[in-house]
Amino acid sequence: MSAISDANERGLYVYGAMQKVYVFDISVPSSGLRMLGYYPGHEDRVTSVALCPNDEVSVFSNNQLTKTTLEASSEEKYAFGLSKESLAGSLCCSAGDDMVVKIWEVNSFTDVQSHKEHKGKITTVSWCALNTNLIASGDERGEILLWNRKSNTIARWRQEKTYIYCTAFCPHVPALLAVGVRQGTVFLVDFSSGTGYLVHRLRGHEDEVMSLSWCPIPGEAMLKSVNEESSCLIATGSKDRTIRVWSCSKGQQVLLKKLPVQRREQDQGTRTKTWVAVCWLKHNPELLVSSSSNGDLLLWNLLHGKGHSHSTFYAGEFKSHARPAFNICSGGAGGNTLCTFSQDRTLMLWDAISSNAVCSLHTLGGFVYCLRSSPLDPGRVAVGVGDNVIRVWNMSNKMNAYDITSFWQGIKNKVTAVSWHPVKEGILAYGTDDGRVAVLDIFSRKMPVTSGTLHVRTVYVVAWGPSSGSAGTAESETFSLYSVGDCKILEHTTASLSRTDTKTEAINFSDLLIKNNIEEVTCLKATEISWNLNLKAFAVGADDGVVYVFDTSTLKLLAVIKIHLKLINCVRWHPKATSTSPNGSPCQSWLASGGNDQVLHVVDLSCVFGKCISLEQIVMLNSSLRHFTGHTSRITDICWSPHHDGRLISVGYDAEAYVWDVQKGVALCQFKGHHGRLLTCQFSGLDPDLVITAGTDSNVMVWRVSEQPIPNFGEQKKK
Ligand code: M7G
Repeated sequence: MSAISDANERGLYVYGAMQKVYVFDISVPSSGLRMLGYYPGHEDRVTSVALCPNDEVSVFSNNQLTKTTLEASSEEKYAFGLSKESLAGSLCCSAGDDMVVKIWEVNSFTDVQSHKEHKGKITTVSWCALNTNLIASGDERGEILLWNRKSNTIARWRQEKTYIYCTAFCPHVPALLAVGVRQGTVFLVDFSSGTGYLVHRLRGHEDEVMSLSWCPIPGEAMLKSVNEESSCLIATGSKDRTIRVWSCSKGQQVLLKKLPVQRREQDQGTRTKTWVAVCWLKHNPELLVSSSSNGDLLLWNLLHGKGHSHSTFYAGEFKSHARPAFNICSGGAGGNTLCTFSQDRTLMLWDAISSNAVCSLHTLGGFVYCLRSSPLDPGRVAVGVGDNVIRVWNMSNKMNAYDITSFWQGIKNKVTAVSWHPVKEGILAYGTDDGRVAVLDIFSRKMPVTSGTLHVRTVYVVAWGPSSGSAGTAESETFSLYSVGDCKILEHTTASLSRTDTKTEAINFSDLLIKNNIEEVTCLKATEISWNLNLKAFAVGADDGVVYVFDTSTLKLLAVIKIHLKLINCVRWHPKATSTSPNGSPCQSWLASGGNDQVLHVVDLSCVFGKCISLEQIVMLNSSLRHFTGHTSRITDICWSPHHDGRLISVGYDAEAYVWDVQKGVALCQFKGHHGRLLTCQFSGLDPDLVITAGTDSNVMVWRVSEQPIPNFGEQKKK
């Protein structure tokens, strides 16, 4: 959508995502995009947003900024850019498939005004800078509605019944609106009399007009020898891969630029269809920025005639967009920060004067099902997402807080489980919602290797564990890949994961466990598997709430934990050692579990491993060392801290995350920042105070335990 994002000179940046509009502070570009929150007021997909253009500019000067930073108390959340107070009165307009045009306050996310006069889905909105009472919106049926907010009246205009792609108010001529449509025409419509009057029909583009940008200075002298003072120039970008500049006085094209054919397209002998966004630069009207088919941002000098008249913005450390930028908007002080939003789902900020990237932010197009830090490089976190892409976030990079690499090749479904290989660096296993299990090498450009055996439905768990040594596993193999789905555990061996040998089936490991313990385990509907850290034992969770502990080398049952009442979603072993107890943690034989019964249990298995009983005897546990009843819906993931003994985080469908001190039996904090079910959590491997959580709101959030409130459950339950 051509109007899916917008920025203003105050330093606000907004974009629509599903039914919400996210608001960011970009007033200090070097500190990145800082999320201020989101507006949840639409009932269907948001397609277009516009910030009030003449929002009183109150960006801090450098001196003031330093002063505020120094004085900032820990409670002052807005210390590094826009203050919450300074945002009072800032307005944003948004519209979408629910056919409602809404105006709301950015500071409080409260509704101010709205209208519901469209008869088709809204595709674009524009706010008039010369008269902020005027808002234009266009829809799929070709209708433009001009809303006068003061008189609360609507004027309608339609030329053709065609999809409207983009609109833009002229910053120099009152109530002059440019309208770009599917067939390639641009209409100039004068609304100054209150109703729409067609001034010019700009013909030339052969395909959809996707973007419009008015020249920041009035007049046409820059490109035309005869200056029409009362007129101005407009640039348009189209799917026909051309950028055109038009004189509004004559309604004629004065300049044509063709997008270069990228090398990749040349190699493939194809011309990919592209999206051409344009943005005229405020600090130098000779310059225009456009997107390109390979994701680069191109800088065009309009005064250079034919030939080589463009250069490329420099992304450096931040990696350029991998796909074309859909939107380019200018904002921040002087309009000198460019914000681009690309098909690759990344947002980037650029300095318009130096043509360098300033920061980038990845956005996610689906639920976040799983997050796991690499055991060999704890700063590297794999994120499995419902948009069929795995992100690997290198959180150790001090130069770029969002150093993220996306892996999408060969992944055709939602990524529901990930697991790093315990000893081979960069080897990541994943499972998908269509039952597929595969292994990816993040340091090679090779396609993932997929197992020949599938689950019928979602893969909930993938885990590397010692090979069972049964038929099919080679002698030399130490680790196999295990996956859990459809209540069974599969063991994938090197042979079943081979590209060439697709006939070798994975081993049904849950059946193997039943066979080895025929007397004790009659039925095993497995939902989870997890090895302890010296790999001597593993726990299997089941759909009836039972947790079984087996010996790795003999596959014999060691213990049965019958405490939970419903399906087990997660079982986690306490680390052998933590940063506080490097020579061995006092909690090392603890096992935590959570599931659909909402209660978090921690059991002490030292009686199993401490050889206080004969190994022949199976330990039966019917009560836990500690249980916590904070969650009000199913628990989906838990994680022990690698830094502190007995510190645990849990997340659940109630959208809450809790950090627990299991030794003391108390909650240390509660995090309420997410909106929607939580599915996964991790302690940062780098900073003991940092926690990462994610779920169905498609946000990965990193937060500090020390900055969250302690929950008030009344009396903490201790056993
Ligand atoms: P679902 O299958 O998408 O939906 O599971 P439903 O159970 O509500 O029908 C939702 C979430 O519950 C998953 O993301 C998991 O966190 C958890 N979950 C559900 N099942 C059936 C399992 C399971 O068999 N094993 C594990 N480990 N988690 C599960």
